[in-house]
Amino acid sequence: MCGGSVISENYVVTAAHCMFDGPSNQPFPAANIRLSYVTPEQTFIHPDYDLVTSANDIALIKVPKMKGAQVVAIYGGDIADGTPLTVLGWGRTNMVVENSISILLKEAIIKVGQARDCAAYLNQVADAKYASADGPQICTENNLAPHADSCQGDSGQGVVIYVNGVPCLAGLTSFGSDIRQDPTCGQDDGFGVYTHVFYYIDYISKVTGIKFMKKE
Ligand code: 4AZ
Repeated sequence: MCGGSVISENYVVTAAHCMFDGPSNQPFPAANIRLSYVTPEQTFIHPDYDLVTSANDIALIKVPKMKGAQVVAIYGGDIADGTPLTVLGWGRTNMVVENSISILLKEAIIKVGQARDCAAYLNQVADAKYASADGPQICTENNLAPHADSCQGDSGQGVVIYVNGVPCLAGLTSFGSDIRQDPTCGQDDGFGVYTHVFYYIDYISKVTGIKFMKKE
């Protein structure tokens, strides 16, 4: 249904919308969330998550200590237009085929593009801060061959940026552009929206107690 990223021995970060039962719009109890190898103890949905606009689409899942788990670093640098991001997931491999979720973890390279429709769209649903690269959301352009994209089932999963060959967590898969066609994936004139994880670093630190190293 969704993916997530391990950010410490006790926490997984994912999208807030992954925490909700679609039909009832009620959050799942922690015990009903199934992760591959661990049973969640508690969930934290961002207090300003908006079910309608998908603003602040971030949640944390507390799990029993995953001793020695490999954790991903959180990317705190610039995310300029044109930056390639690698999106991962087990989501749909075909936009219109519901059961096309993948058995294999797949990845695609997508490019940041805050311009055009995405900025306009985010401004329309929220306010100007949503349409800048250091704001709460990152937009990606779909209009680049081969139109690889994330899709339904990839939500919450990490989008990484490679720094000297090391993958760092930049975003969380949130939604696609066209609300008339849900999901919208890889459409030529469309875009993808990702939660900008670093924007929420103080929130993450407060909830989890993780002390992040910040550059001076
Ligand atoms: C979804 O429905 C979804 N192409 C996630 C990401 C994208 C589209 C839909 C972006 O969860």
